[in-house]
Amino acid sequence: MEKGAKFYITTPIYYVNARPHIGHAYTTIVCDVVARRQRMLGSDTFFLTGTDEHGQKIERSAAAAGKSPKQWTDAVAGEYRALWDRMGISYDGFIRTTDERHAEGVQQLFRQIRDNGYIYKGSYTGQYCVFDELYVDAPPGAPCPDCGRPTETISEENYYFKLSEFQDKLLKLYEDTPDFVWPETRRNEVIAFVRSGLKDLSISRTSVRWGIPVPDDPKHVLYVWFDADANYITAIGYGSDDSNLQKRFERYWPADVHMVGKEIVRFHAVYWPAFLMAAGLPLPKQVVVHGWLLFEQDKMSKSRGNIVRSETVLDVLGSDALRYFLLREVVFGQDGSFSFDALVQRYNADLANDLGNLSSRTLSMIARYFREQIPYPSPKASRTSGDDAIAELATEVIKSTNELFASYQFSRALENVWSLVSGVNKYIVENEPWQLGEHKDEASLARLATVLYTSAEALRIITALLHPVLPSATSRIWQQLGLGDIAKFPLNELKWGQLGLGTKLGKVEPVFPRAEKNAIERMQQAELERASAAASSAPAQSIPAGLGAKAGQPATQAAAATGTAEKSAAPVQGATQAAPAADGRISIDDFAKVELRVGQVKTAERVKGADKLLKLEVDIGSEVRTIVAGIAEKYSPEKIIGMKVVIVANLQPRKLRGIESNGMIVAASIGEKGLPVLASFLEDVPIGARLK
Ligand code: ME8
Repeated sequence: MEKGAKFYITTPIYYVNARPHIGHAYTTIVCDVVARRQRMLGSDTFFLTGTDEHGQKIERSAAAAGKSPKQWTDAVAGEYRALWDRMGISYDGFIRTTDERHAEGVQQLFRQIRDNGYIYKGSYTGQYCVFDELYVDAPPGAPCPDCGRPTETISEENYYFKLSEFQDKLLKLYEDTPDFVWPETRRNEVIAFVRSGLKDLSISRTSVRWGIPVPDDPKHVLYVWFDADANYITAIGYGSDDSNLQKRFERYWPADVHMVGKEIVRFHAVYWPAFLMAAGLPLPKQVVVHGWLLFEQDKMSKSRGNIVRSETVLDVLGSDALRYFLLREVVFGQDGSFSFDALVQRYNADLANDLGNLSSRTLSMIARYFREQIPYPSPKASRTSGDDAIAELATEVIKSTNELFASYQFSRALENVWSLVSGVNKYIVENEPWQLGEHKDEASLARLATVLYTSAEALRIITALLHPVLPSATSRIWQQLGLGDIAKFPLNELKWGQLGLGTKLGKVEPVFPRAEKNAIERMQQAELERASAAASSAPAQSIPAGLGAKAGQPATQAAAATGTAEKSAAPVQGATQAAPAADGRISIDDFAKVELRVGQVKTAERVKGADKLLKLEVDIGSEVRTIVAGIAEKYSPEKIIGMKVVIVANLQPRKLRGIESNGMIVAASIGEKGLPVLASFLEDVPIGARLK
């Protein structure tokens, strides 16, 4: 990389329909790692993140919470920012699409494209998915092909973008710049999508008010994705009159990396470059697409209700632990699972044990035997091949780690650094410096100096390589090595033998205390309490059934049992606890408390001595529930096995004929006898899906 080069990296801007979870933290952390590494390599780096605050989805979330869109978006955007600050995310810009400057830039982009002849007026009658803010080419009643939710039919006048004119230009882009979309599987997917034919795209809405007005025609607001994608240029000064900002735009655009999750690749690799081509602006260099973080086998998402919040991990293990786990455990680009067990295991094994021990024993022995100064390695005569092997391994690891980081192979990069961590730990055990330190003869001391110098130099190299991933712990180790501010260290100059002889150590302290025995339970409990608080106050969010159920408690029961729901309710979730109205109607808040889920009946048997009852085992995605249902008069066990049913998942358990029933099956009650008819779906639905 040329010296002093610029590097501009972006995260998606996150919707503020609900609070952040570790899926959002994942993309943000990965970008932070890349940005920190680039700064250490000497690049003039700009790292952008922010929030996506317009559109129908946000409008509805705010209304459901009884807030104005402005109140709602201010609160949730504030939460995102506070969380990134708490996690030490080193962003240089935080854009909100409700910023005045952004609106001006978006309007400028619209004008530029319109003036170039790529926008015309028309009308759209068809389907729209509010959840994905996506126009769907399908007949009325069809579900969204992306998320499976029902689409809504809309009919309105629109401005259209001539996307169809960009099909060949986009295909040429993917051809000429093969790594424009990374990884290759996503590139192939994008190419197939574009080859299948591009239709013109509606880029304005008249039935939505919460958005940026179309220039010269304010009864239209701009389509939320047009508005959102433009953040990448407006945030660095596009469309601004301010000359400093204009310079910033010229300096940093085009972006080097737009990092996104796989579900939004089309908006970044097809629509966005087409908008830019139409405006005559340079294209980003690369769209890097990662997979999904799964929790309990399903995509972690607010709508599925199976989320884990970053705060839960930060409170118990700290931010470095979360960063390390996500980068080490998930193969970047693919889906990966999150679990508290795996997190604690990785933390204890890799950080507390391997790296923590290497650091504390090396530094404390130097403090003890060499008056807190890096010792001078002894003359050649007393060197062993083991000393040289560590130096060679470190040199190799520097090279390969840099290559692996540069090609987004974070997990392998860390594995690679750990080969050096293990190598040095083994070297220390074999050389027994603690024995050498006890013999006071000159030869032993000379040997001790070499062993501890070698260990400390390897530790320095490991620390420098790991800094982007573990910024907090490595800063402390670096200071303990007596080396000052690690962020200023030029990573491209890293090589064996730079550790200054005689360097005075800083105060030696352990950096990774072992996780407490109850760490997993504490995190599970914290999630349960947060979820209960959210369930009792935020209609826009779902109840993490998996977590509640795992602990043997449905979420509403957990709220009552823990008694913390009111106390820990976050400020953004200010929906009032509406009492039923005089006409008996309930508020949306009350309805949101009922957790309806799709389940599949796995086993069924009649309950002895009860003609109406069946005992069922029902798979609801996150677990299998025992439910006793009064449906035996209509449904035989043979008939019901395999059926998909709707269950109320958060009812308090109840004993029926001595069997504990955990949930209730939803059915209509027909005729005088009240025979049950089970609720079902016209389309196939995934197990565990939530009904709202
Ligand atoms: O799509 N695993 O916002 P969003 C991995 N506003 N990453 C995840 C994740 C998971 N389970 N859940 C979320 C939007 N993410 C638009 C973007 S950009 C111009 C507009 C991360 O709040 C991942 O980066 O739904 C994903 O693409 C993004 O959050 C979606 O965030």
